[in-house]
Amino acid sequence: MTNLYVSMIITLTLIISTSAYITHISKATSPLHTLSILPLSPTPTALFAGSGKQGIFSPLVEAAKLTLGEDELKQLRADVIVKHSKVIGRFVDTSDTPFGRLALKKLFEAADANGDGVLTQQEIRDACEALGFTWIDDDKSKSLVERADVDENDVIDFEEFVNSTPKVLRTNLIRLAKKNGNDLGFLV
Ligand SMILES: [Ca+2]
Ligand SMILES: [Ca+2]
Repeated sequence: MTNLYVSMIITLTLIISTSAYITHISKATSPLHTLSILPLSPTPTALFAGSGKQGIFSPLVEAAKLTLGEDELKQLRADVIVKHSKVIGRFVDTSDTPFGRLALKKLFEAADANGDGVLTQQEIRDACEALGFTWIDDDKSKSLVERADVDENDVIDFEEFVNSTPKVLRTNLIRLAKKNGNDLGFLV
C-alpha cells in the first residue's frame, strides 16, 4: 500500500521534472517558444523554478527513507524505473494522436533555433543536449539525421521528425530517467 503510493508519486515527479526541464530549457534558449512543450503538468515551471532536481526529490526521498527500510528502497528504485519507462512508452505511443502531434510540434519548434522550418544536425544536437541527452555527440546526432532524412536533403522537416522522433525519444527519455535516478543517489 505504502510502496505503491510512494512509487506512484515518484513516477509522477519524474515525468513532471522531465517536462519541466524541457520547458525550462525551451524558455532559456528560445524566447519565442514560451509554451510548455510537453503539457503533462499544469505548472511545470513552478515546480522547477529555483529548485534544481535535488530540491524536487530530496523531501520525497527523505520521507521514503523514514517510511521504508533501505532494502525496500532499493527494490522500489528498480520498480520505479520500470514503471517510469512504461509511462514514457505510453506518452510516446500517443504520437499519432492530436495531443502527441501537438507535443511533437512544440518540440520541433523549440529545436528549430533559427525558425526556418527544418532541423540541421547542429540544431538536433543542441536540442538533445537541452533535453539532457548528453550522450548524443556529433557522431550520434549525425546518424540520427541520416536515419530520419528520408528525402536526403541533409535537414529534417516536420514529417521526417514526426516519423523518427517517437522512437528516439522513447530510448533516450528512458535512458535519462535511469541516469537522473543515479545522479540523485535516488533511493540508494
Ligand atoms: Ca532550423
Ligand atoms: Ca529531409
